[in-house]
Amino acid sequence: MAKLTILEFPDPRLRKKARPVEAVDDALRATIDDMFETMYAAPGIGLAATQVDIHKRFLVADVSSDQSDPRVFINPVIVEKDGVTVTEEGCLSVPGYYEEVKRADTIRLKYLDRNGEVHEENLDGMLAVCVQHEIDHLDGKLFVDYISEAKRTRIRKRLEKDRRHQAAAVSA
Ligand code: GNR
Ligand code: NI
Repeated sequence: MAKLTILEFPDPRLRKKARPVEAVDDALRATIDDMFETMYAAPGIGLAATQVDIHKRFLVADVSSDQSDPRVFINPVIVEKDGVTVTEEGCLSVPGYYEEVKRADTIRLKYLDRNGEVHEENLDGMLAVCVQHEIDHLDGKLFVDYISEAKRTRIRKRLEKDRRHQAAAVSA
């Protein structure tokens, strides 16, 4: 197992569109295990492959409070959306910033599990919000794309400044 590096906004690699997974094999399962380790360590409730510079369509999530509900969704497709919910969202790729985002409150999701078996399942609550946030990552989209350009620019500038200060502190 290994912890992976999470890309941060405005890294252009976060804008790549992920391609479908072609084979659910041991190599993919090993990467999934690394993504869980990375997500739990962060800590976060979801992680899309795009965030660790893997441009394939899969994601992990666990919205429980005690790491008791690990979920993997491979080649996820939302086949139905219902209702509207507004959630204060954060993102491991935009550390330290939280904004309200409007999404469907229930989704019907088609996906493959870690054995390559197809499922269709209704999701609601935080898991539905999280999966929509993660599928956005697979499409190169970030939650800051839903806020004003002025706010997004301010966040980008602050993160770039933070990172310059971090780099200076490390080399000092
Ligand atoms: O840890 C996370 N929390 C969160 C809170 C509200 C809505 C979405 C999320 S996902 C986020 C982890 C992350 O960045 N996944 O891509
Ligand atoms: Ni995110």
